[in-house]
Amino acid sequence: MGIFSRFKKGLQKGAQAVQGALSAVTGRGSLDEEGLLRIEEAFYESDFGVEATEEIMDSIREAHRSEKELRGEDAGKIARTVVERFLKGSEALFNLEPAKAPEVLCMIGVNGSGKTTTCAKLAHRLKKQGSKVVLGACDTFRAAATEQLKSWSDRLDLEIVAGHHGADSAAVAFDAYSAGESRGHDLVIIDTAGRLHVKENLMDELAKMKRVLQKRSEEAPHHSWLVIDGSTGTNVLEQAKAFHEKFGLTGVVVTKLDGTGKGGAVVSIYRQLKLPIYFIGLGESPEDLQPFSIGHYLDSIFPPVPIEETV
Ligand SMILES: Nc1nc2c(ncn2[C@@H]2O[C@H](COP(=O)(O)OP(=O)(O)OP(=O)(O)O)[C@@H](O)[C@H]2O)c(=O)[nH]1
Ligand SMILES: [Mg+2]
Repeated sequence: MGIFSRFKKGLQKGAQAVQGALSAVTGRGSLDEEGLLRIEEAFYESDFGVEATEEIMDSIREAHRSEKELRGEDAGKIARTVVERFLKGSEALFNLEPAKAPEVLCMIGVNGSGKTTTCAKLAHRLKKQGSKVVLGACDTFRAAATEQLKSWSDRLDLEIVAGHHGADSAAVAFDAYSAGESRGHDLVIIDTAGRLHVKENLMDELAKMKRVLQKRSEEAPHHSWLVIDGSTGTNVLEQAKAFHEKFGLTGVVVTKLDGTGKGGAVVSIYRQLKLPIYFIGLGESPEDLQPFSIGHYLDSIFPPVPIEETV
């Protein structure tokens, strides 16, 4: 399956909500108040968030005031332009710098956001591209966590450094770095335990991990990504601030955009955080982690041809 097909398939739900509303009003001719409300509802439903939805609707209503014959597809084009503006600067390419090898990338975030899965998918992706990667299973908090990452590493033939349950997670990170360094690897991907940003002691553990890594490399961790569940992503500012304060954040991964998350969360998250979105999760298979592309995103949510005609 091509990259765009993965975007389109993963973002189907959000696209259907928006396209459903736009094509329904197109079917009735030019837009009326009921049609406008229906479009507004579709943006809310697709997790674009209150502010983004209001701004999109302001632009559509403004155009409607000067052009009473405005149709659903015109509203779609306006919405697309506004969303494109919202996303300006969000796309980021992940590149490794050989001079810095091994770089360290930490996946952090609240419980269940998709960190472990994203570590495995990313390692698989980079390995396929020829990079040498080792995973650090630093969630020693939950008994099954190390097993979960180990089973991914078995399945995808990935190198892994793990500690025993209850081990000091910072020590495992230290070991993973040492392994990466001595084996001449490009990247060490550290999986961390899920934690609520309001739990001070757990947040302090993260800070400790960073201090310990910095004993090995001043610049480590080179990348600290907040992994956010796209189905709960409409209100992430507080957690991002807390993680940023303790650890520093260099980017974001938005997962589960294929599930109950309906695509719009990407917009809502970027508007709140203004952090680059490196990857998005569009499903459970390893290939469903894809670099974020504004173009593919827009073409999936606002397809140039109405969605009924493409499925
Ligand atoms: N559909 C879908 N499911 C995903 C995606 N990413 C992760 N998941 C699922 O979400 C669940 C939680 O993922 P994990 O990777 O275990 O999340 P975590 O952040 O490591 O969880 P904790 O370590 O408990 O904090 C698993 O069932 C994953 O398969 C995605 O992009 N799409
Ligand atoms: Mg995990």
